[in-house]
Parts: sequence; C-alpha cells; structure tokens
Amino acid sequence: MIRHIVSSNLLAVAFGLAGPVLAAPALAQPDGASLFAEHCAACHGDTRLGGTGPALIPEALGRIKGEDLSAIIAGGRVATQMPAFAETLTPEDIAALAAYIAEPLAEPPVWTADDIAATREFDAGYVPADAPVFTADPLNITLVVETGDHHVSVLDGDTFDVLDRFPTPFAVHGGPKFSPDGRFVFIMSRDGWVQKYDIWSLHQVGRVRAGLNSRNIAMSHDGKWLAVANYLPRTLTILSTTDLSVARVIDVTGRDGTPSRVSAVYQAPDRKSFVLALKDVPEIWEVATDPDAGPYHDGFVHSHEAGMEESLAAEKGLFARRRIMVGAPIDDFFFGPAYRNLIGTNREGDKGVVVNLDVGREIAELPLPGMPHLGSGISWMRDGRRVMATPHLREGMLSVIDVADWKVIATIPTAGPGFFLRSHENSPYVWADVFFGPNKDKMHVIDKETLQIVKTLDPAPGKTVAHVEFTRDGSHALVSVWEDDGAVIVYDAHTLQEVRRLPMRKPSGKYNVWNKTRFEEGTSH
Ligand code: DHE
Repeated sequence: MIRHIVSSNLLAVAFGLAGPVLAAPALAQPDGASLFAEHCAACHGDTRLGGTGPALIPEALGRIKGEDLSAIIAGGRVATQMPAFAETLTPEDIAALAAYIAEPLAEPPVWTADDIAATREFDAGYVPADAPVFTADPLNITLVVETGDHHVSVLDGDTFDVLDRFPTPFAVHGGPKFSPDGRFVFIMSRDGWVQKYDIWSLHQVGRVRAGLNSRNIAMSHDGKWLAVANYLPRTLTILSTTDLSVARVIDVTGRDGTPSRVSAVYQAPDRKSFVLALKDVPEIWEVATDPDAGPYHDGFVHSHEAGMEESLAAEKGLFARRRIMVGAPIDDFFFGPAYRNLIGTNREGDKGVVVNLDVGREIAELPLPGMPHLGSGISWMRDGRRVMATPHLREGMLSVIDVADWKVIATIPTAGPGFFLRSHENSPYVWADVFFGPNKDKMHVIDKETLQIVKTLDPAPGKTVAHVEFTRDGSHALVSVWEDDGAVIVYDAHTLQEVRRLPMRKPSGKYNVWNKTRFEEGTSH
C-alpha cells in the first residue's frame, strides 16, 4: 500500500499534476512481511509454518538460499501449485520476500499434542485388504521415493514392474520405516508430516503432522510405536502406529534446561528402546519401548566418571527416558553389534566417539576427519571380524573401522565425497556413490575382502548417480539417477551388468521390505 502512494506521488510530480512542487520522497523499501501476507500466506500459512504449501522457514528451506529462493518465487515450481510471480512482483519485491522467508521465526513455534491430533486425516476410500492385492512377493517389494514430484513408486522386486505410484507429503527425507511384518510403511517429510501406507492394499491409510520441522522417524521393536525426531519444536513425538494418535510428546531439554533439536532417532530392537542423539546439548537419550526394557531394571550399574556419568530416569515403564552424558553433542550415529555401542560424530565432523550404551559412557575416540556420514554406515564380516564403513561428506574417501577395537583399519580413496553405502549379505561388494563434485556420475563397486575398487560405473554421464538398494536375495542392485528426468537402473549384482532402466522423477532412496525389516547386514539403520 505504502508503495502505491509513493508511486502516485511520483507520477503526479513527473507529469506536473500536483500544485505545489514537493520534494521527491525517499523510495520505500518493499516490506517482505506484507508481501508474504498478501501473496503467500494463503498457501504457506500466516505463520509460515505451511498449509497446502510447504513451510517457508529457514529450517525447511535448508540449502536453498538467496538467489535460488528469488528464482523459485519468480519462476514458480514445475509440477506443483507454486505459481511464477515474475509478472506480478518487481525484482525488489521478490528479493524482499526471499529475505523474509529466510529469516528465522521470531518465537519458537508451539506444536502441542492437541495440535498434532487436530491434523490427523484418514482416507475415506481405504479398505484394508485381507491379503496382498497383487501376486508379487510382499517381502520383496521395493519402495522408490521420487522427490522430483513427491511420489513413491511401489516396485515388484522380482519383475521390477511398478505396482502403484502414490503422492507423498512435500519433501520426504530419510528412510521410510516398515511395520515388522512388512505390511505398512510410514513415510516422513521435512515439514513433519507422517504418512501411513498399506502395502497389501496399495492404499494410503492416513497422515498426521507430528512436528513442524522433522529429522527422521524410527519404528519400535514391536511395531507399536513410531518416534518422530523434531527440530521444531524441540520435541520427540511418539505416535501409535495403529491410528497415528499421539502417545507422548516428550520435550527435548538437556539436563541443564537447554532445549535441543534431535539429530536423529533410531530403534535399538535388542534393547527394546529408541536411541536418540541431541544436537544442541551433549546428551544421548534412550527411551524404553517396553515397560521392562533392559537398561531400566533395578540394579543397573551407574558409572560416575566426571562429566560422563549416565543417569537412570527416575520413572520406569513404557517411554521411560534415560540420559547418557557425552563430551560434545552428537550429530549422527551408527550402532555396533547387539546395540551395545554406538559410534557418533561430533558437529565439527572430525572425530568419531564410541559410547557404550550398557555402562552409559564414552569408551573410545577415533580420528574421522571430513564429516563422516555415520547414518549411512554399513557393516559386514571381513576375514572373521566385523567391520563397518562410512562415507565422508567433505572428503573423497571411505573409512573402514574394526568394531571390536574401534580402530580405523583402512581408508579407501574415492572419486569424491559420497553420501550413501549399501551391500547385502549375499553380495561380495559394497556400492559407494560419489555424490559431490565433478565425479557425481560415478558409482564405485568395492570388494568387501580386499577393500579395493573393482569397478567404477558411469551409467549416466554428467548426472548425479546415487543411493543403492538390493533386492531381497541380493541378486540385483538398484541405483538412482538422481535427476528430475531420472531413472532407477537395475544391475545384476554379480556381473555388474545393467538389466533394466525405469524412468523416475528424481528418485532418491529405495527401500526393500525384506532388507529393512530383517535388518539385512548391508543396509544402514
Ligand atoms: Fe539425509 C537419511 C541427515 C541431507 C537424503 N539423512 C538421513 C538420516 C539422517 C540424515 C539423520 C537417517 C534417517 C533415517 O533414515 O532414519 N541429511 C541429513 C543431514 O543432516 C543432512 C546432511 C543435512 C540436512 O539438510 O538435513 C542431510 N539427505 C540430505 C540431502 O541433501 C539428501 C541427499 C536429499 C534430501 O532428500 O534432502 C538426503 N537422507 C537422504 C536419504 C536418506 C537420508 C535418501 C535415507 C537413506 C537410506 O538409505 O536409509
């Protein structure tokens, strides 16, 4: 409004319409907040926390910055309802809007159990099938998350036919989590929506918004509970998997009272617990998913090393919480055998810290420079000893660690920093992508015994090639061409020859029901 007054004054002056000659007023700067209210709030919410469109806050916009944000506002987003504003807004308006949505929210948002419950929605047309509505092996189904147009394709793992393709919430991140019987899958978006889908019926069951900005989800050992790790608000939401109702919202606050984001939550089935790392305070939490879960029973040993003692939650029972104090906040982590230890990385990404979950303290430290991506770690038996490997987000190498003594036994140079690793018990190879840099189109295949690269695949020159998943029996490996007009390439996992190429819209992760529900040893979490 102010801008319109200014422009009519200027016009009047320019054309000599006004009586007395006025000094030209200073040009008003476009106001991002008013522009947002006028043009964006209807879809993205008055509070910027999302509506029919996604949340527009720095936590959600992540890696989209400055000019890129302006370009999206100006040009719109293909295949979404986001229109182009280049015709309606000036470049200055667009820049002001981009700056406004990149600003953090003034106050931390509140999102209570009641708010969550109010978002629950179920598909009226959903009728649970008594048996799979398809003839394919239900345990060899592979889901492909297509982030290009926010869909998931349901693949028959034997024929590679697409059985269904369904819409997901905007910007799915992290691995979907299956119920232990492999029938249902839960999918999370960065805006905190959790979607439940029935694989047997090939039908969505419903959705709920469990957080406002979320990291990942974890399924409890018995399939009853789903934990949602949130950045906003600072909470861990626990949902009932049956009906997506809220079982508990746990405030994530350090022992000293500092609220914290959750770096990641994973299930520790052998311990009947969820284990989560806190991003802003030096604590790891263990939350019982069974009233009699191991660490919570009487007589559990306390250790009292300065600054690293563990404490048992005063309460016992379902969702009882235990804090483990560590030296520094942990960003992401990977479990050792039998879930006794975890190896985490610090936020600086230059070392690994091993925390023993039984005694509740750090037991080892190892050099892991270059931002190890431990959430993508995998483990296998090599020459009679269990090893784990992790890629590094900032260096072109893989670290291979002996998990008995937590020593780095090998460093495998790669053609650039990678994001994901995968193998299978029946495969002699580890597949490692090169996600970043000029060699992003390469995929290394590495011998699990010799730790040598045996082949480097280059299936789509110039395009990002990343993330691998195996079929149930390990006979085939599925690789993403991570582009909007991308593909999933099916390889014979032994001959390393291409068998099939399925067109997909920016396929990111792929998840095989068997490998995920049976904790197949070549898969991460
Ligand atoms: Fe992810 C998994 C964290 C950026 C695609 N990512 C995970 C997990 C964590 C994590 C903790 C494990 C969750 C699980 O599966 O339960 N990711 C982070 C980050 O901290 C980081 C570096 C910064 C961020 O923006 O959050 C990050 N991740 C990305 C991307 O930029 C990727 C490539 C594209 C995207 O979708 O945003 C990406 N992350 C993925 C995928 C998985 C994942 C596909 C699941 C891999 C799997 O095989 O399980």
